[in-house]
Amino acid sequence: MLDKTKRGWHKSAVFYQIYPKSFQDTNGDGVGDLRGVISRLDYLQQLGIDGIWLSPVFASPQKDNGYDISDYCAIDPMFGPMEDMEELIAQAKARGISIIMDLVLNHSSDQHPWFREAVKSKDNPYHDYYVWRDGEPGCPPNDMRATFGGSAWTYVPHLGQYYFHQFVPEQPDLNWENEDMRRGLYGFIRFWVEKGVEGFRLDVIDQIAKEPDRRITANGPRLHEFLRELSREAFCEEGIVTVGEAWGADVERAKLYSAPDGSELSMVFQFEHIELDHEPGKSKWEAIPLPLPAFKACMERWQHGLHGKGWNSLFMDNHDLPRIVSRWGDDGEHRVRSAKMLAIMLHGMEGTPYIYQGEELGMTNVRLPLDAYQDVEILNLYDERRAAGESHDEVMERIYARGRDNARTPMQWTAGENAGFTTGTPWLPVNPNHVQINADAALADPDSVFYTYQRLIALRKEHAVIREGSFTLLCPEDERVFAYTRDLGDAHLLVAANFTAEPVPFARPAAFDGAKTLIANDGDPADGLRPYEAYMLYIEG
Ligand code: TEU
Ligand code: CA
Repeated sequence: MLDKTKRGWHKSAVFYQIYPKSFQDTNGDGVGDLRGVISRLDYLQQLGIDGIWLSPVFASPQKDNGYDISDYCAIDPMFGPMEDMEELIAQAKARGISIIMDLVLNHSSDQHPWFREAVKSKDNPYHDYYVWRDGEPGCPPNDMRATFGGSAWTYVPHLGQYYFHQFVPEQPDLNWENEDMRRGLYGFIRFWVEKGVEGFRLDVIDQIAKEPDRRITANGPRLHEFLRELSREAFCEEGIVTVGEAWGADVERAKLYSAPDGSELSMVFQFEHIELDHEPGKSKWEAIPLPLPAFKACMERWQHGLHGKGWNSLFMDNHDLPRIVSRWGDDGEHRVRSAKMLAIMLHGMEGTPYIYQGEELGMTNVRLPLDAYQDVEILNLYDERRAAGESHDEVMERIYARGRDNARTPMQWTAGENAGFTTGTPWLPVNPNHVQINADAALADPDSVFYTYQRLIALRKEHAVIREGSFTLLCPEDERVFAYTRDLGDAHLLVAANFTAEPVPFARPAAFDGAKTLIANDGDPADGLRPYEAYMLYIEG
């Protein structure tokens, strides 16, 4: 078990993200709950993870599935009482699993008491906790757009003012220039630390230091000053792990976020690699096949850039992203092989791996009828694209490929009704393929994707070279193979992965003749790589 009182334990850890709404329902209301998470802790322990990133369970009107918080110190009744949260923290800890809560500090819900006060009058003490500009109806301060569509400004007639929101209008942005507001947030964080929470994921943390008049949202001038204060005031204990979601981070900025002295955050969660498979300069809805050389160059840049100078997360899936096996693998004939290939490719690198619920089963994207979708981003996209003249079928294809609800269909536990997720009606339909793809089947099959993840987690603990070795990219121009070596003293690791459904040539470096196979998805390596083949070889000397 890791010593979690010491700074830096996250560098040996593997995390698992739970989207509680979709994980396990225990009371038949069709919505996952904390008792459901507790009931699955043995499964997570069997997988071997060290911590759970729990997507928001705070009180919320659920306009954005909990990323709109109306009380930072309360559990939403939908997920259960506070006692269930306390029990989850304790039961997880007893299994060596830390709970990492998901804090949304960039914005609150419009139903948060702060905002309800703030809208009352301009001289209300909470007014300045949010970002306001004077204006006339129909004439917002500028043309900035909100992430999920529409203007970033919403008018409040009785104030004659607009408030700023980077996401939906029910998610007003907090004003980090206001020190009382900041101190208020630190108080909420301390509440959870005292309850035994051992870390925090910080939602869109690169967007807190905004200057809307200069159209600045990400990486504002005061960002790192704010992060240092946050770290000093709220994350005082050495062992508290913090992971900052930062779409706007490049390698240089990430060195600040994750400086080894711990002055800001433990690690950064950035998306440069994720954004390579859409048309350059366009949105994620304009998908293109993953350009493998660009992907490899990106991973190499981060592996080199942060080695000894910062710390990165390793991930391909989360609750905002389509399922990786459907995205970069093959969710048909080669589903199991390609899911394992992607896992082996990623888990050989330096960083802290995050597994998103169901990724360890090779869960896939889904195609639902329009009226079954729940995500506000999908619903707004549909309206915008239809209004702009796209056909129903065209927009649906985008949603099938990229919609966030792909990640949010219920966890597939069994082949039975509703995949064992609920006895009621699930809030979002279960993927019909749960009949084949489910945890019961995976646990019963020694060749399942589950056991590949289990083994990869164990290998990271066994081999320092996986945690700390230097990184060398092989064959950078190859459009089908991703191969690299890791070196630490006498220990050498080779990872090779074929991203295609065809056999491809691959010349294994001679230094790995006689190496031991740590893990492979297609038996012992031969010459070249078979379709979606991947392996990890280890040799000393
Ligand atoms: O996501 C940040 C974010 O910018 C996303 O909206 C992202 O651009 C989008 O999902 C890609 O399609 C975080 C949370 O992870 C997300 O679930 C929230 O909706 C968002 O912040 C607002 O809190
Ligand atoms: Ca429930």
